[in-house]
Amino acid sequence: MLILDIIILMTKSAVITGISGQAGSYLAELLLNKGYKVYGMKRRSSSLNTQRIDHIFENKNLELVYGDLSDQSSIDNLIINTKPDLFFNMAAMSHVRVSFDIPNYTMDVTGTGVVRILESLRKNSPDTHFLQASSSEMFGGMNEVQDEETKFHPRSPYAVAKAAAYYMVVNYREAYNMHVSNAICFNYESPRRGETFVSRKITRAATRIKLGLQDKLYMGNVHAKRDWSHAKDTVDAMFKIATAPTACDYVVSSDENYSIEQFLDKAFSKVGLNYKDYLEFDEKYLRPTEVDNLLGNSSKIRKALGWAPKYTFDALVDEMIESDLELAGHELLIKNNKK
Ligand code: F7E
Repeated sequence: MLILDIIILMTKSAVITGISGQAGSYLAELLLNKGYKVYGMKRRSSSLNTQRIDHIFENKNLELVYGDLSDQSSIDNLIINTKPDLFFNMAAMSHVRVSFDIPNYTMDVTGTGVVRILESLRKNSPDTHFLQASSSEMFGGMNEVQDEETKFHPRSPYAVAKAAAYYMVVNYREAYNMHVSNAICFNYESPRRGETFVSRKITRAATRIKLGLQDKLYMGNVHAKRDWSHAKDTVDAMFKIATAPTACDYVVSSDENYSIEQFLDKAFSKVGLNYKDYLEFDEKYLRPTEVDNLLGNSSKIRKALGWAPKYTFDALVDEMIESDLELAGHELLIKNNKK
């Protein structure tokens, strides 16, 4: 056998669905750095949607494959062709507010999509370790602090779909003894966060207002509290869970929470502004049922797998503001050049 063949045989492989999303892109970097061959499943779109992975596009260990969680055959083909060591499901219709407008689609992709993966793994690659990106939205914010024992009370079609997927993972673990786990992730943010999520909407607005590109910021309920982490810390936890000797479900959180108003205050102060001078209420951003308070207790994963977040809340907001200031600077340059 040639040395090259041996190296190929020894190279571990991983599939990431939703690789072009915020967390998928950080996870791809992490796995490539660890020497994995990474297969990323991405949806076909007429507009470019790979900006978050452009910088690793040339890596010979990265392969992008078209597929969709609503399409069983694309999932089957990917699993049959790759038989991966690890499979991370990072794909979903992930916007809570939008899930009220498209509940059937949300249930199909975010919920049933996971059943499609699990069934395919069971039939075609039962030894693959599977990690489901579950969500703190499943708790519904009913308790002061949430951990693995907290009862779910999903308050959106998105959360209901995530809860269905969560229980499906537990069932496949118990029924078929597969290595399948849930990472119950509280909000994770970064400069790569989509601009319609509240953290990025705020850091984009603060920096654009600072440079005179925007006048006001229209928002919904700013009193809700969230437990925010950096997406890099969250994907680090996901890798630890997927590669642990035993499959299990873990809460992944910073164990601190702040209201949206506190996020606004922190972000705007970093650019020397007072958010109260720019904030306007718009009811279109309200949800029919809101999740008022999310605060995780991640002591289980800290103790069992030695995970701990590296970023503080302050460092997270700092990084987002710095990156968005640069982006707003480019925007300003283009605007001035057009004059
Ligand atoms: O809202 C309030 C909104 O959309 C956070 C997803 O990644 O994390 C995320 O879900 C809070 C809510 O994230 C606006 O009402 C006020 O209370 O950034 P968000 P989310 O709903 O917490 C969980 C863990 C996931 O799993 C999800 O996939 O902010 N809020 N005004 C607003 N939110 C938005 N988006 N826009 C506003 O103008």
